Amino acid sequence: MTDQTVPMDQDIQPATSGDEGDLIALDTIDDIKRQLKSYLVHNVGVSPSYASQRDWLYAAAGVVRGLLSEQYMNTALREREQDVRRVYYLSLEYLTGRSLIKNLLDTGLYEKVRQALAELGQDIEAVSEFEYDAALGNGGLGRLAACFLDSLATHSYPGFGYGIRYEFGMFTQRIENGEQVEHPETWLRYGNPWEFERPNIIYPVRFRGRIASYKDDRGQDVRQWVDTEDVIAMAYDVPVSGHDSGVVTKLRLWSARATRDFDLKYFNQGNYIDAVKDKTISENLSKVLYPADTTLMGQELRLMQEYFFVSASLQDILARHNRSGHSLDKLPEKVCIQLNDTHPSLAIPELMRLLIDQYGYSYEKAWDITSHTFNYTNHTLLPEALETWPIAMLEALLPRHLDLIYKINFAFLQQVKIHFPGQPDILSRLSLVDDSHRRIRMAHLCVVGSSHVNGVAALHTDLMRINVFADFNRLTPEKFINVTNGVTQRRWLLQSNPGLSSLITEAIGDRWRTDLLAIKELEKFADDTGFRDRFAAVKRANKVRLAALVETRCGVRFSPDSLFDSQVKRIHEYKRQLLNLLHVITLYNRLCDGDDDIHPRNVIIAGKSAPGYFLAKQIIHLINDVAQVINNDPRTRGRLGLAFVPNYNVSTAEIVIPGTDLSEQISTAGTEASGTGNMKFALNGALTIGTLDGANIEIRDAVGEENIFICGMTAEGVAEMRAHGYRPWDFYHNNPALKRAVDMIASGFFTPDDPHRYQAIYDTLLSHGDHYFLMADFDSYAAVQDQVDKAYRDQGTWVRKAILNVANMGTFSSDRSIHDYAKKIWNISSLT
Ligand code: 26V
Repeated sequence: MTDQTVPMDQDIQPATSGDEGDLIALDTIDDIKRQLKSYLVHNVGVSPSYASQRDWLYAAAGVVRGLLSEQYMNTALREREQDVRRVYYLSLEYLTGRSLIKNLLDTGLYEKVRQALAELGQDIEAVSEFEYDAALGNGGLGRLAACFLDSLATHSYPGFGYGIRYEFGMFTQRIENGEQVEHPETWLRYGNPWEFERPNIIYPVRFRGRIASYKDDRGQDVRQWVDTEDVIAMAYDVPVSGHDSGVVTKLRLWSARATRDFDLKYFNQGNYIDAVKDKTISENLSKVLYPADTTLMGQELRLMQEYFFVSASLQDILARHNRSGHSLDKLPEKVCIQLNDTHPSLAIPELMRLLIDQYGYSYEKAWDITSHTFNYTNHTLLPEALETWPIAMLEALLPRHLDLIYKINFAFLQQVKIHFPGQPDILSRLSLVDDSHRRIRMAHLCVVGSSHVNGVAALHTDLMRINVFADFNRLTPEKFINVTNGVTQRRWLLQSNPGLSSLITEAIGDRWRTDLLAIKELEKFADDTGFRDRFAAVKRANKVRLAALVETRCGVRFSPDSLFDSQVKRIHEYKRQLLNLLHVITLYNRLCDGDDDIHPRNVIIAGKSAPGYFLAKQIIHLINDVAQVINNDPRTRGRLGLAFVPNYNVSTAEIVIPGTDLSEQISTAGTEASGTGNMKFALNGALTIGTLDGANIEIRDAVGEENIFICGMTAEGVAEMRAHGYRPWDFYHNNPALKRAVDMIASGFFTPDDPHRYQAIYDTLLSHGDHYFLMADFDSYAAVQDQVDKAYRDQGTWVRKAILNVANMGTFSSDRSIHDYAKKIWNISSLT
């Protein structure tokens, strides 16, 4: 089958334009009540008097989706008329969370819909709880993608997101006997009320087969990919609303379907069972999100997912470009593709393949177009997270792409030879092919095929230039730039912290919603004691809300008068949840020893471990074991608490972050590319205890060093200590409190029935070299925690610092990030 055999009738040009808007009236409360009831009866099929809370959710979502659809059509019309360059964001992950409240706030309908529902006997918050989190992502990278779509729409940029519609998103985490157990996430059980199914937007995606070489009539070598096994990609569209902009950005998610060819072949042979079996195999492609965010090399299904996604997206992009009437020569003028990490890196050889094999371009011209179309964001420096794929696997699954990657590599290395004559070492270091391991280095492919490569925080970009991409940086230094991450204040302040939002808006107006730099105005209220009191009252109310969540999920009671200290993020050795835990154990020991000079503190830890990451799972188990002991010890009751909140996700974050006093951002310097939780906490008036890592450094620069608690070594210090031979034992022996805490873990103090349970953790921290420098950083961390303890007791000063944190978060809005991308990389402007 060739690429063109599936008929397509998608995205048909409008016969008339501009008359799609204003089809539903939502002006008055009565209008809205009528629309809600009408949706219930006509679309949900339930009478208003019998409707459940979930039914009302679907009615509310259905009505808002209708409005967003109108706004999308208007946006699409403006884009066509203005014929502007558009950015396509390619990401295997989107961690969106819930959408009802977001979409209502964005469209200005929140208050009216709240009241309409209330008059119909429904509480909007209770109704919104029935929405499943869309959790099509692992963590930071996927959440960033969601924030970026929000900012693109809010600032009217011509943008478009592509992803996969995983049937099973991030797993649900349950804690059973202290351990993480993964349960499948059935978020589509009741259907996704936001999506539009597009059975007519389909593309074939090909796998396996072989390359047929021949000469064409002009005597040119032609290489065609034939005898392939095909899967169909079908689109689902999700509208992403802009805040107050009337612009809606489309997120198109691909779902895998078996081809009709398959069915026919087998049905004609009368083999019904095999037909259905093959159907299931192809449809597995979009079945599940891989829940790992570091190592996952050589999983064939994952590689197939990546290609499936990339191929469908590129076919769709080219089809749209062709419909616009422009020649493909002009592709880079009209299309800009951002690769969210290397996961979509096969887009580079795929575009080459389409241009050469399908559209007849020469290799050189195709490369000129391709390398001016792509840009690549790097999100991690951890060597184990840098994607490489076995050559043998690519050869079997995507022979034509491997062929093209070799050709790209050959041409690239020719350039390198000219630039660095007589330096064969540099050739093998820069090569796309890792010969000794027989693998393709996807990051190298991305750097070579992109116009710009960006890191996600200043330190990260520097380290990228010095370490992973040092040789590339000598070759093309102008390619490497920084765009520091950001978070959307619409979700992470307006929506998740209504109390603080109203207080801020009362004080300085609401410009901060779409221009976070305006929040700087708050600075002048930092010394206003009346304002401080109101700020503190909001924080307290948020702590009460968080305490209720902790009590429901963990069965422990936290007093809102204590210090709420949170570390919420994926569980990873480099993020050092263990360092936090070691400190908790030392506090516990001090309290048991009769030290009264400690302010009551409650520590919250939450996050998921990759299912196959043994040590991370041990860390979760240990946290729960330690929590059992501490929370049940009458000597420390009311003075120290520890809770592991299960199933951390976007909706949980919306409660944890506003209710936190102290934000833990303590990764080993040089390991956390940026972090974005750090920004969300500070924006909600938590003070940070953090290392000089990722964006923490820029946060310190913005808020001032007197308003943040910095601890631990610098990235340089870590590198130096690594180079000179680091001895964790020395630190262990020199700090009795640390030694005691480590020994308690190792000797089974928290697990008397299984005293050796945590041998592996002990080994990691000591015998195996403590790769993440917990022992080396403990002293400094504990000392700064003591400063925190003292500082918290002076509430006036603490609240002042918290206000100054909020006031100085302007630059950490994803709006700023998006403006940076638009200017420095994409060269696009807002729709007029
Ligand atoms: C990597 C892999 C590799 C194996 C296959 C599955 C998989 C899935 C995801 C990842 C991505 C890991 C990189 C990542 O999430 N980086 C985070 O990106 C955030 C946004 O830039 C940043 O704030 C965090 O510091 C960074 O860890």
